Amino acid sequence: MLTLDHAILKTEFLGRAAHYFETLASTNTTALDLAKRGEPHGSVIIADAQTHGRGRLQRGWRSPAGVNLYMSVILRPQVAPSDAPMLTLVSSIAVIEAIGLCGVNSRIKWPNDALINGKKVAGVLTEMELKSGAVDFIVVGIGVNLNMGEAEIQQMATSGISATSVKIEAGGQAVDRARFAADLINSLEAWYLALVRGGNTRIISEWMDRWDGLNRRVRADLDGNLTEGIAAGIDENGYLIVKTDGGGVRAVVAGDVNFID
Ligand code: BT5
Repeated sequence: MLTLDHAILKTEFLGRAAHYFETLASTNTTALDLAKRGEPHGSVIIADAQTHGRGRLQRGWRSPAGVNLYMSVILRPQVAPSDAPMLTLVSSIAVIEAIGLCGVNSRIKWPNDALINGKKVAGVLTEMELKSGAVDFIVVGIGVNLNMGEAEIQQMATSGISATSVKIEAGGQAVDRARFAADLINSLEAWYLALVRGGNTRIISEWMDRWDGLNRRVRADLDGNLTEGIAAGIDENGYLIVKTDGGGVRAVVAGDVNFID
């Protein structure tokens, strides 16, 4: 079973309480349940396999046993609900940093993907619960393809999923999952603290440094409402700014954005 390497963990609060499972339907679902029952800020839920790993917009996340990282963290930040997307940005920066420690360079695709040469290696699913209009808690779920082999990647390709793993991109060098999980949590806490202490501006510029979408032509699908234009950055809330062909500017909150150049 995958656990955190506590010799590497150097956090104040993140991962200090951790719950490990062989198999869960979804670490996010379990984290939401635990958080509703009062689980504290910083708790981490890790599963070795997921039977119903979840993506955004009712999509699935392939979660075979024993090879990857499936982790959710419970955060209770004192932020406005409109600032919740900042947690996704923070998490993406941490994912890119942790993959970098494996000697592999990856880039962010707004809002939640980590890509290597256009292939998806990780995804983030951020879910929020409100209480009286304020954030009660936020669950950040992170899936990273660490040691998935060519056969599993090929199988995804036959379903039209363009994916890769850190191991494949590192020339076959296996990733120590317990170490990776601790590295990621260290990084996530550091960037989380940078957000709550320093505000959105620094996070946005760090995120933009790791983003591969600037000035690219995109098509944003907002519940079937299509907008095309040039990706110009993200605003102070973490929304994607698209300069539309008609000369307008749209801020995209959620949904799917694809490159069309
Ligand atoms: C995401 O959604 O990328 C968020 C994925 C979050 C997964 C983690 S695992 C721990 C935690 N517990 C959960 O239940 N979820 C979180 P989205 O942007 O909607 O992308 C989903 C799409 O990615 C799918 O429709 C597939 O096309 C593709 N996909 C599925 N599994 C994949 C995998 N293992 N690697 C790469 N791409 C995958």
